[in-house]
Amino acid sequence: MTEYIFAPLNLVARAAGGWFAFVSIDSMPLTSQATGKLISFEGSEGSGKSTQIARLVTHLQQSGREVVATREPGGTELGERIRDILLHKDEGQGMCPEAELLLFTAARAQLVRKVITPALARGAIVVSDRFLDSSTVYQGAARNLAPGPVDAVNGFAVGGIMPDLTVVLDVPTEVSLARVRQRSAGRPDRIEREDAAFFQKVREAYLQIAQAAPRRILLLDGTQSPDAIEQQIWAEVEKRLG
Ligand code: Z5A
Repeated sequence: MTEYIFAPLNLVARAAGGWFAFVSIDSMPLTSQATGKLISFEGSEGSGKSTQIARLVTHLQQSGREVVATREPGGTELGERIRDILLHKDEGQGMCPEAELLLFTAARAQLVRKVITPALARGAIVVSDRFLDSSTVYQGAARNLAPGPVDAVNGFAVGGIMPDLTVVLDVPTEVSLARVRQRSAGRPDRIEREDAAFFQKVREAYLQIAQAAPRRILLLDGTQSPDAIEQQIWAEVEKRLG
């Protein structure tokens, strides 16, 4: 017998044989049981997520809503410590892809339970700079981990919480790398040091997941002007918030 927990939102079901995850991302309802909404932003680095999140947060606040902006990895004390290991600390050098996946998802599990779920229960709009799609794309597609285990660990970490809307900002890899080079003064972090082929896989994987989940994912051309992108995001969010 299969038992659904937090139905209809959860991705993890308990079956006779134990725990397993099934991630049918596009089949998630657009409205969650809680009164709040979760909006995630995804894309290659330098795709403009932070820029657009700041603008969306302003729109949402001006419309009188409670907004919780957060980021991955991070957003909790534990998550920020994990972020440091993943991106900056010497201990992170030579990390195997499996450990990398588990660290990103550990930070996610904590964020979901300590920040996102309580905020959604209060009716807030949570805007997250990256969420589970980043693991699908970076650890799955770019690090070549098998999709089954990545989906299973992701499903376990989010415990049924899925974005109501995901904005993917698509930019060609050379644009992404040029923007990051122009911006960063210091030493690039561990993932920024990957080569162009890695970031090309990231881009292609985002395009694939956007195609596979068109109801949840709003795919936008990130090379447009910041103002044009902002308008398209706000139009979609307003429509979905009703
Ligand atoms: N990662 C992972 O592997 N697995 C996971 O599960 C998770 C994450 C959750 C986190 O890095 C790293 O962790 C990330 C994926 C991995 N590594 N990579 N690559 P992060 O949080 O430090 O950084 P990021 O998420 O990659 O984003 P970013 O580098 O901070 O960039 P952004 O937020 O997308 O872009 P931005 O800061 O808004 O803009 C970048 C520059 O472009 C800036 O100078 C802007 O002024 C400019 N910009 C922005 N929009 C435009 C437009 N429209 N036109 C022209 N210029 C623009």
